[in-house]
Amino acid sequence: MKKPLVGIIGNSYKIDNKYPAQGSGTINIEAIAEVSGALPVIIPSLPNYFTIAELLYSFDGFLFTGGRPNVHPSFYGEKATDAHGFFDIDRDQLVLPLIKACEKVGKPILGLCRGFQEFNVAFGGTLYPEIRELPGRMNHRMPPEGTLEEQFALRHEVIINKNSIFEQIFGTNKVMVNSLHGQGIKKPGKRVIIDGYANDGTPEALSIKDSIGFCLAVQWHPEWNASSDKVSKPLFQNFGENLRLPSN
Ligand SMILES: [Mn+2]
Repeated sequence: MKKPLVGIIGNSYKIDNKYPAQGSGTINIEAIAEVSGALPVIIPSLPNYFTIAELLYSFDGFLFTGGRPNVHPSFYGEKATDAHGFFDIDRDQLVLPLIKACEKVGKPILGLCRGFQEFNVAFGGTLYPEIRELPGRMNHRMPPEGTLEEQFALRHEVIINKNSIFEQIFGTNKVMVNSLHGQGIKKPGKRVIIDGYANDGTPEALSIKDSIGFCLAVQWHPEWNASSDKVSKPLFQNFGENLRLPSN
């Protein structure tokens, strides 16, 4: 049987700190292949080599992965500051219209971490460059030292709204998640519904109001331990079920 084809949004990086390359963390690929049951293909964040229409025609769904560079604040009407760090305008220019186009036709899309922030900006929302500097917020960044297991360890609760799609998927209103982000949603975009919050009020899960297809994003990294974590697994499984819907 033909497997659904999922485009995994890649990131630009440099091999040996000099040779330009495109890639994605292996755990994204494993989650799509093993838990969603789809064929993973990395899409380069190079918007000049294909159109949004070509991507929509070719793929059954998309995964908007995490990434170090932050969305350029000009895409939400603010000026860049030192706190914003560095950028990847090519990725911004690819993903923002792609998210909108997928949502419009009901093509299944899942956003993770930077992907979550991209969903909000695509729908007209804004971001804080550094949430740990806000009063009453905890530090959501990853520990600077330690093994991957320590950096991706479960760090804080997310309280899920009653009757939200996330409650249906997780089967509970309270989940434990990892946390490796410096930015966070300031103002939710038009139609962006915040379905889950950390205890300090930081938005952690979102859906799009009246969306006709699977269109969900989370601020954490469910791709870590996706085949065993009791929150990650149902999320990627549900994404896979939506990829296989006859209507997709
Ligand atoms: Mn967090």
